[in-house]
Amino acid sequence: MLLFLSVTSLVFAAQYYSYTAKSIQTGLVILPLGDVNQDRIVDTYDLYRVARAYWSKPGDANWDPDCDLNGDKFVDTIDLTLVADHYGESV
Ligand SMILES: [Ca+2]
Ligand SMILES: [Ca+2]
Repeated sequence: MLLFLSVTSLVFAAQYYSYTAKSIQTGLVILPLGDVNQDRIVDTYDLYRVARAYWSKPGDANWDPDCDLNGDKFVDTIDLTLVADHYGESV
């Protein structure tokens, strides 16, 4: 059986299960949703980064695109809640 998945469908499927797929130079890795610093665990370091980027948008001094977890170009309570909801998860 030939199975073909596009990166988009893989990301969607991964997010459905509370994980996010990130493409890096060495390949595709699966990270827990909320793992801002991509060390495969959602912890205080991720909360700290989102807190530093809180209430920012592209162009602001504290903008950090990795902290915009829902991709709406704004770091706010939704992004902070995503980290809090997945706190302690790891892969
Ligand atoms: Ca992390
Ligand atoms: Ca956001």
